[in-house]
Amino acid sequence: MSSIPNDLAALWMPFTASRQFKSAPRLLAGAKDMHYITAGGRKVLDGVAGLWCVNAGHARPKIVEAIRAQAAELDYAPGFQMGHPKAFELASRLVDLLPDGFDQVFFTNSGSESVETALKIAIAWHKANGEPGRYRLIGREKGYHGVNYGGISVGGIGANRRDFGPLLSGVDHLRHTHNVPGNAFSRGLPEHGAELADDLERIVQLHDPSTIAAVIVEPMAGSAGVLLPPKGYLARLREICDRYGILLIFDEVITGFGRLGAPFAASRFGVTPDIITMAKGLTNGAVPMGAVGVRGEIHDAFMKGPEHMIELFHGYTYSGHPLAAAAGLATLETYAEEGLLTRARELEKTWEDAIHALKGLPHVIDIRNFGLAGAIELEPIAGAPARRAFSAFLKAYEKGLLIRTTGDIIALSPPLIISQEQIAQLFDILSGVLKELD
Ligand code: PXG
Repeated sequence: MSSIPNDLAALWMPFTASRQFKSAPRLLAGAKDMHYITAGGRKVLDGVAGLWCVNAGHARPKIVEAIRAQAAELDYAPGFQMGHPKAFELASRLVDLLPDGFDQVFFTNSGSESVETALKIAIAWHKANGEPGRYRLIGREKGYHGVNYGGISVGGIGANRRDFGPLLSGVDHLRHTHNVPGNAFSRGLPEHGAELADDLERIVQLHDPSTIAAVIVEPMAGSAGVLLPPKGYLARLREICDRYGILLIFDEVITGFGRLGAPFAASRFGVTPDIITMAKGLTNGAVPMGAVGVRGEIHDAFMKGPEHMIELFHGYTYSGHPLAAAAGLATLETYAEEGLLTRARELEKTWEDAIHALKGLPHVIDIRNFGLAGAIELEPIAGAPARRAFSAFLKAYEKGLLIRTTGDIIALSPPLIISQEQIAQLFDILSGVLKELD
């Protein structure tokens, strides 16, 4: 068991209320399957798969062993002009899981890097295809695409953008689809809002379609608080993109690897984009890794010019890192052996009934669910946005449950190995928390 540090001052923490944290630290020291163990030795049920990434549960033996063995066998191999077998093997296994027509995978180290990579490939593909004037990128309000400059430019969360200067030029945003008055307490996909996809028509007319490279959306917006696509919305976006020769990118960093009951949300929703970004569940969170899945014809357009020349001037020192590739292969094996990529579909009804049973508790203004993802939206305290949900987060942790909050929304996304009893336990703790909120 790790020791407890006596000085927390030097670490500038990511996305953290750090003064609050350092005044009352929450330190995790161990993890196994569905639980974390705190530095004080308390067991905490993991309601969010770490940060939406530990889909097979913690410290799974096959993954642990694969990383251990790989570190001893080949610790690092350059990925530029060199390779190692496991990166190729993992790319092949991912192609097997991706929708038909996707036959190329580019490795990165995070979701943010996957997004940058996808945006760059989209613009460069149009150029390779003889349309260098297509440079505009269209995101969506409330979208989260990581924290690098491309990602925050197409992203639509104000707090992530406002302090960082002028951002990328040539970006526009679709309207978001969040509609509590119209769709509150929907079970599964909301009925209202497919027509919001037509907002793309407005943007196309405003800028001229011949300037637009790609549209990027999360099939289900995770970070903004589990915002589900209205029925028919994604198919409509696909149609409009096809009409105007615009690439469609699905950011599946959260929805990939079984969260919605299928390997990718694209397969669950029956809408196939041109590029898919992923990370998180790719290695079960055990080693940082991201990837971008690309349709064959996009890749093939780059394969011209002299053969000794690099075709795509992009890549990372750690693209396809041996430890990550080994962890990824062991993760995919674990998912396959335990049927985890479709398990959320089997548990969906139990999960839906359990989360919607919270309706009627104090301050609850909406509940949403799909696959093994869910959200409980609370009425904000007047003049103190986010305080009520943050207080729910602190109370849940005290009672042995880890949840996520964004604004006044509680988000849930447990490891896909969760049992029926653990689902009951999770909502039992959470209903206790909600009853105690001011
Ligand atoms: N795209 C999407 C759709 C994401 O959800 C990223 C890109 C960026 O990934 P990296 O690996 O660079 O962080 C994400 C990340 C939360 C939460 O609680 C969500 C994310 C990360 C941390 C917290 O909502 N999503």
